[in-house]
Amino acid sequence: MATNQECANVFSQIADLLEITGANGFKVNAYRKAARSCENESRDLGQLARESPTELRKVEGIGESTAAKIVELETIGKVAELEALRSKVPPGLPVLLTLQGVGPKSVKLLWDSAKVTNIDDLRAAIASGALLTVERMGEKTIANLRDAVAAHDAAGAGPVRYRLGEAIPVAESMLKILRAAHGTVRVAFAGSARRGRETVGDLDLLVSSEDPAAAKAAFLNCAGIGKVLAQGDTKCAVQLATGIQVDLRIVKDNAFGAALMYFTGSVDHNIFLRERAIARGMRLNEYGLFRVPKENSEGADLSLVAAETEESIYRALELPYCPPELREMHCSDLTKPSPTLIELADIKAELHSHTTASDGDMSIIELASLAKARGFHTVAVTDHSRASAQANGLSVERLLKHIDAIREAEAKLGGIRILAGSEVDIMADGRLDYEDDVLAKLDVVVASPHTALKQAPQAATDRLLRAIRHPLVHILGHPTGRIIQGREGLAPDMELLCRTAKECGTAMEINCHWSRLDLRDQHVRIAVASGCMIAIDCDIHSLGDADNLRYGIATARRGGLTAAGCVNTLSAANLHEWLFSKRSSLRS
Ligand code: DGT
Ligand code: CA
Ligand code: CA
Ligand code: ZN
Repeated sequence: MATNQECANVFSQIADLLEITGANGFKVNAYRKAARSCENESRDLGQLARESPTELRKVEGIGESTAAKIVELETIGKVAELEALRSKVPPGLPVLLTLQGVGPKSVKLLWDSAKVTNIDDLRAAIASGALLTVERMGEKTIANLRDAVAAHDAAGAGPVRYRLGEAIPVAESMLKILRAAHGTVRVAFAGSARRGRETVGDLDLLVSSEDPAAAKAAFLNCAGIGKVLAQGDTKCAVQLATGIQVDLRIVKDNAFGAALMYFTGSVDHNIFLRERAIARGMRLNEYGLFRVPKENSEGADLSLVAAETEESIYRALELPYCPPELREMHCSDLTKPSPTLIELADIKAELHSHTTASDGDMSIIELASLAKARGFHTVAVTDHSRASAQANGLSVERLLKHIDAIREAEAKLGGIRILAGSEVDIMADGRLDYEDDVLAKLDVVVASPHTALKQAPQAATDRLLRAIRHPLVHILGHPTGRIIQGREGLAPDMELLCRTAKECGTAMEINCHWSRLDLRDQHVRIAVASGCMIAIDCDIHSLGDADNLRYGIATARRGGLTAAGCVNTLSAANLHEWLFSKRSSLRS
């Protein structure tokens, strides 16, 4: 079964390849639009393709030919046009698109004008100076290409990893099929995905069933399977056409907890548990926790101590339950109870979002209705500031009008506080993109770095400290500006930043988009230790972005965050008081 993200990937790959091969822009744009529609669609497109293909065509941005391709992907696991386009370009060429800052236009230029067909060609062309003779290719562009190739080489040709937001929807759609199979009792995903790591090497699914053959058949019949790697009675593995590998274990329900614990890992956590079991005269494996008979007499059986739930096994090992996100090596003292980690349901406000005024897809009313439907008491509209010209950032005049529009929308919609805010750019030297008198008119200010993201660590620290200390700034947005598998971003002194944030009452953001997760898990741990406040925000641009909250929550939990440490969990009164207090401290 194709996920919406997979459909989107197919269309954006088609668009890229069309652009590289010089197809007309109209066609390219149609595929880009289709890709965005797939990402934003809340219904399951794969299921629509199976059940009512005519409904597919009614999806905004999906036409007759794109609908047919979704059906193709769903039924045979690949799309002929994509395969045909791939065969038109040298096989090493699309890899260039994975380089930071390299889009289809540059790839086309490199191919047409410098005969570059893969990364090795590019490396050689940079080294020999051949690129300097290419028109529209300045020294700065070439220097950027050199950095991008170096970053690619540094990442190594290691095993591919998938970002959490690309992997989890795949896991869930397969679990849905397993859940529906005859005899299924419990299903879960395990492995690094359950631990909430920002990338996963493969997916690990678990099912307990009274009819293992049916579970196996359901799994192997999933659409989108490229290759079956193993098909035993309790253990199957497949590689999907999209490349990701999925392992499945089929177990008895009375051992589900032991299997879940084992396959959730991490390996380090498993080793710790196993050694603890041995020290207590027990054995722990994927089938359960067993007591070893005292006299290890011939033929004496191991007796089962616990296996049905993870909780029962931790208890038998005299350990408090450990949430999956903390089952990593660094999470030191497992004999102490874990803090009660923040949960999705604790979030009551979204404080970072965009509308059509800058680069969002929704009107103020649409955005606020979405937040209201989620049960939030507050949503902040924080469109981009003027320096973000590519994102249609607001001039001061436009911002002032926007504030009025926000007030009107709030009065019209009712039932939710709509705050007037801005995501204001932090310039390279730490100045903000609007003057203080403009910022003072806003209810909430998110300050974020968007440019100069290759700054040296000391400069980045100074820059961000200046923003944190600014009395009108509430939240430091995506503090490092990193993109997972895309760009490193800033490397400031995070401890100093968090300590200062604590002193100034400024919150550090966890940006929930799965390509950002910024702050990342380690940074959250630093922030929690420093006691500064944390904001967990979806940076909503489109309808689907609100669903990324779970990835931000996973990251927060990996950092040990409790609900009390997060501003988005505050009651409306307390949240508004904090926002307002920054301004009153300025006046006093
Ligand atoms: P990944 O897939 O690289 O993102 O990371 P994981 O943690 O999902 O690793 P994976 O898929 O190789 O294995 C899933 C879990 O199974 C792992 O977290 C712990 C358990 N496991 C796998 N191999 C071993 C092992 O050799 N020893 C122990 N104790 N546990 C293992
Ligand atoms: Ca895995
Ligand atoms: Ca695995
Ligand atoms: Zn934003």
